[in-house]
Amino acid sequence: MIKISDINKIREDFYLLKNSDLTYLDNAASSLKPQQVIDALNYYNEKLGVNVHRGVYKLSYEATDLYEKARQKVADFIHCKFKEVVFTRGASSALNLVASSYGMKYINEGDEIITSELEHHSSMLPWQHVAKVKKAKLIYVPLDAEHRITIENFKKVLTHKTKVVALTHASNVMGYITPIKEIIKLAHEVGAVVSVDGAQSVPHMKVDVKELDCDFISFSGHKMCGPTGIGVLYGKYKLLQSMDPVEFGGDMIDYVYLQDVTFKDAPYKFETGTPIIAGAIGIGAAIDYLNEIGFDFIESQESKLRIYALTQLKNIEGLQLFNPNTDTGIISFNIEGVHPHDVASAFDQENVAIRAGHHCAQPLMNCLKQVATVRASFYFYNTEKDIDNLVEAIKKAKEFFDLFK
Ligand code: 7TS
Repeated sequence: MIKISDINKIREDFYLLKNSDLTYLDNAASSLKPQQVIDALNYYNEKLGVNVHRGVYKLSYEATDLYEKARQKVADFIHCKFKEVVFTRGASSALNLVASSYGMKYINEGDEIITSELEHHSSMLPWQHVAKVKKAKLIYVPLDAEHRITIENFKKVLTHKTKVVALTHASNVMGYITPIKEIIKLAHEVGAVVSVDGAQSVPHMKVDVKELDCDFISFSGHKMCGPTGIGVLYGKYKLLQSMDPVEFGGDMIDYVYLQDVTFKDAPYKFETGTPIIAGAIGIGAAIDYLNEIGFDFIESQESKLRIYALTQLKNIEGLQLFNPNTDTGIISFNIEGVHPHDVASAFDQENVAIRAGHHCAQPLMNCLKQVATVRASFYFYNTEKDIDNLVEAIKKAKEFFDLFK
């Protein structure tokens, strides 16, 4: 198990942390990738490079073995069965797959779908589309004064017409953790299924899908030390089996007739064409890496940084902090009178990388009465020095923009 004192050793695994003075605080957008993941990708691309499931030669057997072993690693990581892991292009594709397959098949006119204004567009828009096409109702959980999803408010919108609940597990703007386990229990009592957006939770905390009892959860490789272009949809096997594929073609069929077709069982019926072989091997290597670091370390490091950062940011005059009670390493703020994009450019001069914008959460920006925010987001390889650099960059930006007021 890695100790907090090993942080410098961890930073050696990341090229940019080892070789530059970058302060990287845009981890909610994408994490950096450790050498171990790059080595795994290189191994596949250089030493194998071939297709899976179809070649009758040693290289193809090895590629198939690595691809399917990666699926088992994901299954062990979130505590589900091998056949419940569908590889997708990312969290967005996974969230869309639930809506376009489960939603289009099982949602009918007058049904209710519950979501929230805290959602990333990729969690909300697929259901907005289903609701429009199927003449169903899209219902929003009222957020509380802090803009959180609460059980009390969820109960206000849950009815016997609710068929699907699509909610984020951790907000990419406010850093709040949704009380999702209790929500899932309540949703199941009325027979609704729950699609959880795990893009910001799975990389940062131990997520056990069996313990949560969620029906679906979606996440991306690139936010958890893996490569871009790979994500995961976990679905309960019975549900996956009951759903139709949305893409058709190679590798997903049992037998093709001229007017009909039979499909493979899940997960393969959802993985049309040459699968994302390098990506899957990469997410497998990322999981090995995260397991080695351990969630005890990840959670304690992020919590330490959160407390350290909030203590300082709360004391900066003219800084609007939108989530002083964030549960994770995501902090959203603005400098009064300065556009967030100008703040981001000023930070860039100091080599501090953060994100400014609406964070693909425009409804939430309306709730916050902002067009955009500045967002700093941490991962386990960040240090107090990174926070000091952020605070210094804020102070410098304020001084600079004050000249123009
Ligand atoms: N859901 C949440 C909560 C997210 O934060 C993101 C990406 C997605 C879904 C979509 O993931 P993707 O990998 O398919 O793009 N969020 C962000 C962000 O906050 N800044 O850049 C991407």
